[in-house]
Amino acid sequence: RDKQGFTVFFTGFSGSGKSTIANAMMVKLMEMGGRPVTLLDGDLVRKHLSSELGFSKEHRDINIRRIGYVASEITKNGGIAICAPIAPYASTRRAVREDIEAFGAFVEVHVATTIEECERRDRKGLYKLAREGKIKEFTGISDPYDVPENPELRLETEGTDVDYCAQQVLLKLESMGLI
Ligand code: GGZ
Repeated sequence: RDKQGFTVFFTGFSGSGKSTIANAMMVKLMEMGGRPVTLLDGDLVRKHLSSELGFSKEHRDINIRRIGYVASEITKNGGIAICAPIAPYASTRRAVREDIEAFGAFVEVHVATTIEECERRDRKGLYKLAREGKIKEFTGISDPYDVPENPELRLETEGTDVDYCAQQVLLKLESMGLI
């Protein structure tokens, strides 16, 4: 019998490495063949599904619930969904987990790069703008982030390369009997 569908849900600060790790993992999963893999990256979802939304709690919640809905449909149909938004609110992550667990597994991965490290790297210059007050409600600077208490996996990214992180996720999926 075919294996069940599932969702891998990355959460962490802007610049924590969520997208990079999610992409590396997707490549490895596709190479393994089998079920179709769909990546719902934060940036692309914001562009194609949530272009009218901002970053208030209300709007972030709508954004995350949309991602959760698409992921639940993919999971229901036996596919693999990989999501990589910030998803700062624990209550919203829990709601999405419940939606998805009705159809398959939900694997929460906390990309635990510290805010200090994300700000130090500042790959897109957004932290500087947030410090200057030019971007309001910036997660970790002027807006909250609820640290996941019981994620299926926590990735400590500092001093570790992307492939190693992606490999840790695959090992977790294997140990859960999902791949
Ligand atoms: C956080 C913001 C903000 C604010 C713009 N706070 O590094 P990025 O640029 O590409 O990732 C961030 C992205 C966050 O969108 P998400 O959909 O993942 O957020 S949420 O899950 O909370 O809905 C960042 C950019 O958008 N960005 N303004 N104020 N990140």
